[in-house]
Amino acid sequence: MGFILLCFAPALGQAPTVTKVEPPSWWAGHTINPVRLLIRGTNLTGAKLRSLNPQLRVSEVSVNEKGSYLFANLEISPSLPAGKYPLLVESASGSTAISYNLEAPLDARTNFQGITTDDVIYLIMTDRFADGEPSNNAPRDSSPEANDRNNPRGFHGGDLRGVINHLPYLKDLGVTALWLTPWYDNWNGVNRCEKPWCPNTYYHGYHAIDYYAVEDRFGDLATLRELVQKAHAMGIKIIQDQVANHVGSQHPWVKDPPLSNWFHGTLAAHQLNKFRNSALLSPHSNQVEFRNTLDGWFSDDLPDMNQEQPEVARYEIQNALWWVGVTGIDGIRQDTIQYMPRAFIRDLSNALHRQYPKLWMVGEVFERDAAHTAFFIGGRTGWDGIDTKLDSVFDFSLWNASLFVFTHKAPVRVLPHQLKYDALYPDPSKVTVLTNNHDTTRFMSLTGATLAGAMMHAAFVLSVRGIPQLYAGEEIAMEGKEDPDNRRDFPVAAFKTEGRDAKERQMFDWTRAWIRLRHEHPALRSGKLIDLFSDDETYVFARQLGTETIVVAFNRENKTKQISVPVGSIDVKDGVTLKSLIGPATRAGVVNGEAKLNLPPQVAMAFGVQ
Ligand SMILES: [Ca+2]
Ligand SMILES: [Ca+2]
Ligand SMILES: [Ca+2]
Repeated sequence: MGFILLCFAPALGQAPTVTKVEPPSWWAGHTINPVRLLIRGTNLTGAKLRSLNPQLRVSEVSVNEKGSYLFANLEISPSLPAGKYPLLVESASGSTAISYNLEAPLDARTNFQGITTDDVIYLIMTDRFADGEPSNNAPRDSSPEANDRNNPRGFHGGDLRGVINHLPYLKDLGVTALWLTPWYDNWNGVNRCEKPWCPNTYYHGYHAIDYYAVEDRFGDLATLRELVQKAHAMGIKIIQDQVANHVGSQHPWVKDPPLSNWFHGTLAAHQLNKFRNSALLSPHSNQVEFRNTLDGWFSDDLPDMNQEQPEVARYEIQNALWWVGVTGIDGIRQDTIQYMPRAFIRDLSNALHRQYPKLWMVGEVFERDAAHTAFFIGGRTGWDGIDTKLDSVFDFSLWNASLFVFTHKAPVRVLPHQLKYDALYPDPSKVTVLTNNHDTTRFMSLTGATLAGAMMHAAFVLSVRGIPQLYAGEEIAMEGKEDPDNRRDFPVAAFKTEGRDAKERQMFDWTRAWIRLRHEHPALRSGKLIDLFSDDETYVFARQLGTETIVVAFNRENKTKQISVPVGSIDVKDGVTLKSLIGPATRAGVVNGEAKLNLPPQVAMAFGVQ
């Protein structure tokens, strides 16, 4: 990676200099050819880019008004081997040589595998998970205040090595995919403002200052590649958190944008997003609200990228593909996706699938309304004529219903009631179901929360249709109110069985048992979901695939409940036995098409049909 700079003696005026080339490397035989280069430097006005190799062809060079950015197409002969190739940036005043890197593609049989309902995703906030490399905790350009572990908004030292070190823990838990919060380089300093959340730092990674660099506090590209390789070797996939909607206000582009319409507005003059998100969905919205929701800044320190500027769209699509190509990751979680034009979401999804057919992207459409999330998933053309081709969205409406039910704020029958809105999805099995995430209050800190409730909530997420996603710490019943309290450091002791207290152990063993059950039974992963029974305190459904039927039952009430479940309706014959697979050992025979299930107090159970 990288490039070598050589400056030749200037003639009249100043010779061009180059400080950055993006993307820093590419591939021969890629579906994107030519690749569009963005070169940052000085004295680029009037400069040309010249290739010294006929198998690399330069075209469509343009330079911004200030002479600080040069755009150029680089067409790569598909037969060109990996290696370094010289390019020259030259003007009448001199020239600068760039050594451009062509990478060897990673093995597509072990990388870029995508995410399916066979997976269980585990969200890690890298800074808060595990510190595997204390030497990166205090970069030279950081202050002690920024590195204060006692400050909930400071950097706490977690890093990629910490994740590598705890892969055995994650393997033991049974998760098969890790979603890491953004690993782009973020500013190391302390942000000050008049808001309650200041002073703060960008430990969470959502304020990129370099779309092509790994956060120095987390490690480097070599460590990231090591993580992906080691995870893959253990059967664990990796999901990158990408943020195409905005960058951090410390990004060099903010003072010197490559084009005048690179962002929506400037640091000094921009509109703030009013988050009237319905405007993005409703055929009846007015253009002022619609544009504000797409173009407004998420906050004053998150400059909003203009994906309707074709150079921005090309840049971001290449950037998404570059990370996949250089690391071998399997999926992408796309932050704040609804604040980008749907045509861009479609073009990004198409570009990813064209190069990596199995690659998977889930979009964060943080809405508790299934009509809203369903509008953004791919597989159906919306009223605007666009199919986003987006593989998945988080199911925040079902998550919300489950939190309400298992903290006793709503009757249990709300679960099947919510699931009827699956009619809105082209394929409801494609949604991603979460226990919680880093933006939400942890289950154990909700009013009405109990350990039994948390256990039922986790079991529901792990047994209902869709792809389950857990959040680090939920498996040990961690507490945590709103951000940043929900981002407390993962307790080191809890990585080891003997270090877990009784509550942590109970939740961990339970979560692991349900994950195992899911892995053992294809019907739980991809079977059809069929409602069998529900009332104010109980919900029973089946997951059915081929000849396999699993019956899942929830009894929220604080007493044993006997219910008659009409399993005849799903072709379970009289004389057959339902045997518990998890929880207390019980069995129930089927008589006249019904099974009488005895459900202990406050428990989730799964039954196999024999
Ligand atoms: Ca560290
Ligand atoms: Ca940094
Ligand atoms: Ca936007």
